[in-house]
Amino acid sequence: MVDLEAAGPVLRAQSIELPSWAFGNSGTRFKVFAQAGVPRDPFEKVADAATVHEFTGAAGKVALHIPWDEVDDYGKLAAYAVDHGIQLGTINANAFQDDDYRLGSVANPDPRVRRKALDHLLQCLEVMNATGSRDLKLWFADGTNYPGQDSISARQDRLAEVLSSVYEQLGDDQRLILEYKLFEPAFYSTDVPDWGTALTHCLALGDRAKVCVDTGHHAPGTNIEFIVASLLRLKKLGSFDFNSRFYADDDLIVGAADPFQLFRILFEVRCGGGFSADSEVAFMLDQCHNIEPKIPGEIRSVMNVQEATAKAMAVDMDALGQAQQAGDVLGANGILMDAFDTDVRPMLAALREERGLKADPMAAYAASGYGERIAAERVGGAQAGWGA
Ligand code: PSV
Ligand code: MN
Ligand code: MN
Repeated sequence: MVDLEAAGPVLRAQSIELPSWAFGNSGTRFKVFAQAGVPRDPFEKVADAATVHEFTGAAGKVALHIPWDEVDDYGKLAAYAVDHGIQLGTINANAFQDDDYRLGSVANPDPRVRRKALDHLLQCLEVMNATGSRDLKLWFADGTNYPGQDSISARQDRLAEVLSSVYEQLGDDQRLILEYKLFEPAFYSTDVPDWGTALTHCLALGDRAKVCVDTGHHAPGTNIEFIVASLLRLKKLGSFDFNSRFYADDDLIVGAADPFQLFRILFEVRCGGGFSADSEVAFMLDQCHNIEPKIPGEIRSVMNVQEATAKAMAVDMDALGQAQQAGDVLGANGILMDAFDTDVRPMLAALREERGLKADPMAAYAASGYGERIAAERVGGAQAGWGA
């Protein structure tokens, strides 16, 4: 038995934050494939994000990456977003694209470089004050390539010191979100490689420091839903960077490689209260569309998260609880699988129509002519930053 009743309120309230960099040209270390019509500045990225929201009704925020999205007047960019029906969201710091960061940023052995990185993070806080953003998301490319290159523990001390200098400057309603990643670009040791390290730093910092789970940042076989359940239990899950991976940090469309994993993750979000009205978990995408068109790629991503959410909400919790309590292993597993195997698309289409949207956002976008219009109007689009 599946229960679709519970899904409606959660899906109506669901908001998935889009990354501004998903709309720019991107690629791999080998090649960036330029696409026609990509944004030439942050304003055009905001316009594209707003277009995804226009067709899905579920993508009301766009995250910025600084300095990729540097503008003279952030208040103006925030007002532009509001004029287009969305808001600016998370501010992502970037202390990884500067010659000074060869040996790391916040954990660099040179105090001058650490100061430079800290200044950048404090500048991001100023951006947040201008945009009204709640979250500062930090991912560091820090680590070492060779055993003996630097002291692992001294690097942790340096990292902790910079994080606490940033944390002290947060406004009352602002949060520091620390993102971990198994490896890359450092290959021997990474300074924030896993949720244990991120959690340890966040616990030391305080209540407004939380962990970001980027679904592409784990070793193959990692039980990501276990991490999600554990962080929610400790009230330390700050946000998701959703994407999907076949091998490593592929940044492909969320739910494309393993929709079952996405369902399992979102089921744990449900169990841990992450969909409740007072939950502060931010559901973000962190993706690049290297070979597929970007706006439809984001629309499809939002729909994939909606579908997995609907399935997670379709689990009959009473029946599941009874089966678990009775030790009915196959029964409990069957209840979960019934929900996963449910076709939730008709229900999502009905919910869209209920709010005046077209039932099929992909088809509606294709028919809108927006893609052709930006291809004709925008000449010389900018690179997302990745693959630069
Ligand atoms: C690092 O791989 C990462 O996931 C971080 O979130 C960065 O800010 C982002 O990618 C940039 O795409
Ligand atoms: Mn990420
Ligand atoms: Mn990543």
